[in-house]
Amino acid sequence: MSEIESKVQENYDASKIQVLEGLEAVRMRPGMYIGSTSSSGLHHLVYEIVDNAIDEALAGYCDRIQVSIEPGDVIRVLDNGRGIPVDIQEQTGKPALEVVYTVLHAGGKFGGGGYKVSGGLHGVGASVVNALSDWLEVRVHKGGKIYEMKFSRGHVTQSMKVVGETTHTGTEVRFHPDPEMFEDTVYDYEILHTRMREQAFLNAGLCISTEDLRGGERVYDEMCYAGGIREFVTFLNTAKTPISGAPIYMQGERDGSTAEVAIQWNDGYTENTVTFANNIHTPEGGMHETGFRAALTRVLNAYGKEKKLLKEDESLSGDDCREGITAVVSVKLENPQFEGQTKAKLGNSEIRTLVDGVVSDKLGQFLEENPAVGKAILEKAAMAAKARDAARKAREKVRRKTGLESGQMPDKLQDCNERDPALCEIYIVEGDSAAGSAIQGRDSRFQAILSMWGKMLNVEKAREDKIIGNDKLYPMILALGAGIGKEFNLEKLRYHKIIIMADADVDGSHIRTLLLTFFFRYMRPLIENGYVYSAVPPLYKVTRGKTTKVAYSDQERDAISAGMRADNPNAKIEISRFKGLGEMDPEELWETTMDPERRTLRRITLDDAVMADQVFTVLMGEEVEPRRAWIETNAKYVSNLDI
Ligand code: 0RA
Repeated sequence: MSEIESKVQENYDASKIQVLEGLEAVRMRPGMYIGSTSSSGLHHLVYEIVDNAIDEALAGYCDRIQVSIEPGDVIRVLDNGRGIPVDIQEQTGKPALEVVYTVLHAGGKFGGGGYKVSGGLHGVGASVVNALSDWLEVRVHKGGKIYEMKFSRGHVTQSMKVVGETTHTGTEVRFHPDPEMFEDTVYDYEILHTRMREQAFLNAGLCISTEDLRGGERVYDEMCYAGGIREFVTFLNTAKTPISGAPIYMQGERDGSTAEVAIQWNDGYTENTVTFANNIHTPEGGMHETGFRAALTRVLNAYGKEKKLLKEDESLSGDDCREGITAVVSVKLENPQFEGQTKAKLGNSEIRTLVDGVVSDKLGQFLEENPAVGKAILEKAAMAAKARDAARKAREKVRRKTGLESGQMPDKLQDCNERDPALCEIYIVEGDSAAGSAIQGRDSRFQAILSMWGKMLNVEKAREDKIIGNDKLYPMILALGAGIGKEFNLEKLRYHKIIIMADADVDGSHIRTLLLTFFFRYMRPLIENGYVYSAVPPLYKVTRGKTTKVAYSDQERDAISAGMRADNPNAKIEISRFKGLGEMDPEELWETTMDPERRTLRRITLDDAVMADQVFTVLMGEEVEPRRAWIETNAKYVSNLDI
């Protein structure tokens, strides 16, 4: 071997080792790259691939993205962009395509110009997806040829080669998540569909389709919104009655950043503002939201005074201005700073100025040109101000009467003995018999039980004064001890684990949804601080002779019965389904669902709560047919739902 050859060889090995170390790191700590190895991480793989295609769309070269779940939970993402570059890179001597899929953080930074905007961790993850897939293959249509390359767990298994000719351009990626890396590799179509719909709303004119090819019947959705976030607002307001005409759209840019805002008021009482930075949802808000709120309050007050729709001494609070508003704020910027507990808050202060400016100019102008809409909005906000005053008085009255202040506890609560909130748990249980078993089965030293019955209120349709007086919610507010809404005080909370215990059926998920919506709207810090949980009751009982085990999923049931059969394949094994919490005796309930040593609890995240909140929109439905079907299937609980 000549000296030059051996040097090349050495460098090649060196860079190869580096590459493997990079992707090995991803396999060692997948959570650091995709958040978790549970369902959310599994779905994150798809977002990483799609984000790259969306970046290509943002650059102006792609207007179609197809996402498919193929049989066996194989994901296929197809775009009609320019195709990932396939030319040999000077630094590495390898095709750019290979570098993108094998070098950590290589995506987006290669080729001509790169991208203008790209989300923090997003759009750089092709190699991460590769590392976490037991196989992945890419086909690039470019320059009349089809290039193909294959990988497994981050390693190249087939070098790039030309496999055919083509007349168009684009990139096709297919991968299968590595079962060694994920708790479960089954994709949820609705999760992907919802996310892709959101992305289609955020990128006007980009058509995204999703399909599920796993079942007998193909499921297909096509999402294409010329109106972008205006249509997003219309969609969010589907079940509501708008009072301000079509969504008001505002847009502006400065120093390479853009801001878009769409708003519409409805006749309801809650605010629904959804914010995004570089197409990434920012549930904790941040500078774009701050700018939006400040400008909205200022513009409406100024307009009200000027048009004499407000008296000299009257002024609107931010909450008054946002009562019944549905808003989407979407900003795109070069170097997003994500902050906060879940990195879901935008920190760039220049964006506050941008959004504030856009809303000040454009909303002011809109109101001047549309005085009838202006009047409707101002009347709504002025009413909100009066109602808020009335709610405060009602709250005081209720508090004096029933003792929010006196510390008196409701009858429906069986409290625990412990007084340190950090050690206390409260189970919120629907139904008499389940609550009875829970009371007998619990460890009363630290577990309290609150049983719930009575008519459940849909908090979407009521103002705070009505909610405080509700016979189902009020005992819970009392028991938790921390107040609600503006006055909520986490320091007064009496339990640091709030556990919703409901059956694993539709009724159970209904009560969970309503409770989560309530917590989300009126006690949000509970969720933000991770104090809310869902109990996970078992689904099956598996018995062989004297041995009985419980299973929490179909897979676990099968694994247990296989295990019991291991020494004797003909053993008689009985499998029965738990019908509901109400049918369990106290010991069973303790052993399977309440004993901290043995139970499973699912912590509720802000995302879960947002999803619960949106169920009400789904309930009303975008189209009549699915809504009718939904109501028919779930008629049981629609009938006692106060809509
Ligand atoms: C940079 C430059 C070029 C294409 C892409 C990125 C690209 C990346 C992805 C990722 C998924 N789909 C994609 N499509 C395109 C093109 C450079 C050239 O003009 O050849």
